[in-house]
Amino acid sequence: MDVPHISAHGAPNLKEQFHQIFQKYQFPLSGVVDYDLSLPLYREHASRYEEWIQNQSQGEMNYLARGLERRMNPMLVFPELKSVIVVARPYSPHPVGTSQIRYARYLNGPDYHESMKVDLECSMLEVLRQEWVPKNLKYKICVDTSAVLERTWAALAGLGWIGKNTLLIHPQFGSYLFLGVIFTNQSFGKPPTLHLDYCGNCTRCLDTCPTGAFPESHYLESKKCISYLTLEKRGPWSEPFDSKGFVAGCDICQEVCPYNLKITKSTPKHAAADYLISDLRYLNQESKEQYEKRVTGTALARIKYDDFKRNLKAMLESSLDE
Ligand code: B12
Ligand code: SF4
Ligand code: SF4
Repeated sequence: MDVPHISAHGAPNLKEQFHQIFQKYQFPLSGVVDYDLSLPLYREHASRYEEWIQNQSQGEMNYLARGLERRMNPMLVFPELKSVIVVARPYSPHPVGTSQIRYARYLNGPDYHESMKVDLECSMLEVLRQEWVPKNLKYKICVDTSAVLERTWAALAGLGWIGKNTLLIHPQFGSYLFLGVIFTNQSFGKPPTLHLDYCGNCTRCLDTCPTGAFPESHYLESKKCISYLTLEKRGPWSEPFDSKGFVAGCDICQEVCPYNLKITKSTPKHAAADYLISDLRYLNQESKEQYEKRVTGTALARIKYDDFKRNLKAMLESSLDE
């Protein structure tokens, strides 16, 4: 339920005002929500996070356990917090690589951590120039790396619903989205706007996950997830698994989602970035130096050379088995 709102600062239809600015910077989805009005719902989300950490579902991503207190209390991240602006940017929904060697789609393009931050900074400079925005507006931009529950804020700001695969989904844009969150020191009088959950009886994502990483809907056990195992886990794996061709990340629980199938059909194809090489002969003999040169400045740099070789070897072994 999103009723037009006139803020204390005289901004009619605030959502539309923000939306127009963010749209210019390639963020077609945006929303704003007040922190204090979100508290009861926010606590429900945060307690799910706490339980997830208690169950050690984060695996070796120790920063997630270290950031528990800051996620439980966002004022520790931004002490003047009054409202939260959330934006989303779609990335290409088309597969990357070959049928044998696959890269997650989000890697196909500039490193989103950097590109989103720059574009959010530019958007906020434009927001600051608006006469309906208080001149003492202060903000903090968070894209992926801060102790912030991004999907929670996206859901509370009405950008979509959280699917059974734990991803934020929009009925038209699907879930191939990057999220960005901006904490601000101004209240805009916006209560949470919850999107309808359109998962219904569907369980495709849960049924298709090749490693059984969803013990139940809306809960992901990282230690079993190919995305975690190929991107985040350092060193040898405790047991072998079939990565279904993925050498970096995994998109399977998104590929099967009807909301993404729809968007993939209607989006023009996008060539793979040069650094996402799928020539197996080259990759097999690539040196550390060559690998580092190839991935520097890209989101793939998250994977160290030895771990990329580990991923490649596992991919080859499982394709030989098949
Ligand atoms: C750690 C992490 C991972 C981990 C764990 C993923 C996970 N599902 O928890 C791993 C490495 C496995 C991973 C994988 C991927 N990730 Co990731 N990841 C993150 C990160 C840094 C933190 C997520 C986190 O805190 N997880 C812990 C769980 C408990 O929290 P949560 O998933 O946010 O869920 C909360 C809410 O959704 C809510 N909730 C969920 N269900 C329900 C149901 C009800 C009823 C209620 C009330 C609440 C609720 O409760 C939770 C706690 O608050 C975020 C960035 C960020 N700072 O948020 C990116 C992020 C979630 N990842 C992202 C992406 C793109 C991916 C991949 C697609 C990459 C890839 N292709 O390989 C996969 C997707 C796998 C999947 N099915 O989730 C995007 C997701 C965008 C979207 N549309 O949702 C994010 C937001 C980064 C970004 N800025 O765009 N990721
Ligand atoms: S990303 Fe892949 S392994 Fe992880 S939950 Fe989704 S389908 Fe399963
Ligand atoms: S595949 Fe089905 S259950 Fe899973 S997120 Fe998409 S709509 Fe929801």
